Amino acid sequence: MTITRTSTATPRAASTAALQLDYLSSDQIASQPPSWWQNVLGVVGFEKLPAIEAARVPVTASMTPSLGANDNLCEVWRVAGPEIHLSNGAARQSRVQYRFCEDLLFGSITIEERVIDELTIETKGPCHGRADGDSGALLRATEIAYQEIFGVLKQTEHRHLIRIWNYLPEINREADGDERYRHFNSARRLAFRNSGRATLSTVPAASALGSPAGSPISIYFLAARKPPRMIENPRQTSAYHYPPKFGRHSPIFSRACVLSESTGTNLFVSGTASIVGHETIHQGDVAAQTRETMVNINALLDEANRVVGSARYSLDGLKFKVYVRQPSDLSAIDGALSGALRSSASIVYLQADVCREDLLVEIEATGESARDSAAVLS
Ligand code: 3EB
Repeated sequence: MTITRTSTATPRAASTAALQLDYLSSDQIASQPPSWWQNVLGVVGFEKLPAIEAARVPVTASMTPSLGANDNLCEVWRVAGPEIHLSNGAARQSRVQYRFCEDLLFGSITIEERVIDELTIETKGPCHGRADGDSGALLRATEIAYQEIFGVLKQTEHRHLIRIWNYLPEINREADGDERYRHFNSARRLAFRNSGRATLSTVPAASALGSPAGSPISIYFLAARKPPRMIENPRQTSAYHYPPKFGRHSPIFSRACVLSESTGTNLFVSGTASIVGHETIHQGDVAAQTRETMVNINALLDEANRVVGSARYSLDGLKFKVYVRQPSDLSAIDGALSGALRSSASIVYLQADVCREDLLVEIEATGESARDSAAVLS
């Protein structure tokens, strides 16, 4: 079906700041002038920490290896616009690095479970053990990370978490009788509750992926002073309403959210997979999973446009990050995406374990609004 609507959105005023996402190589980043750096909120490396001076801006890494020709690419978040003033922060007694302007904040935190373990052993004695399956350090590290993030948001008054990326080492490994992802869900939920935050409806868009054993837990996020609009997918059960068979405590995230403030307008699509209702479909068929994921992303675009009341967002305006469980599936996934996206589409492929054993691919996307006032939805 093709829908053509006239947008009611006002064109972005030239003086308005806008949040921008770019995927740049370390060489491209190294050749930027100082004026460019003034507007950078944060830089995320994929394989490893980018070799840039962390004193200027928060620098972190998801520890998810690049696939294909994406060597040494980085994800760069900038606020564009005249007279933007950014400040750095390092909260006392917090591991969170952050940088912010009036409307928006980017932050990151990494925590090694090993360190948490050592702290626990010091205070409780070694009798609590740390068998390989021990989930205590993961629970504690997750709780601390979220607690420290919420502390920064409170302190800087950017109270609304809009988008958060969670990378956990060995996300599918069993620990103490349950998958590590499920333990993470329990701790995340507890942290939201302990900070008095909602665990439904107004929760952030998110991704949660696995990184190799030995990586730290790495979490980064965007927050805003004013609340975004949350978007759910009519084809999917909201994740916070998943039935208990997917874990005692549901994951806490929205399927997407729209930020439309003086910062311009952005759409954040959470990690999206081949799930209809709450069930994984197309088990074992990576091409079909990829196509189903794109149907879900299209449904979210329609829903976002319905909520904002204009055809503001389109596939062409999105930048994609595709998480591939098995590197050998890359060409099948790329083939399926070439049927759904233009050849010029911005796609970064990364190797990561997805948080259900039967999901082979997960896709997230970020968009800026179409600039013109008569965008076409297809
Ligand atoms: C899903 O739809 C796939 O736990 O934060 C996607 C995005 C998924 C975010 C999270 C999990 C998360 O359930 C998994």
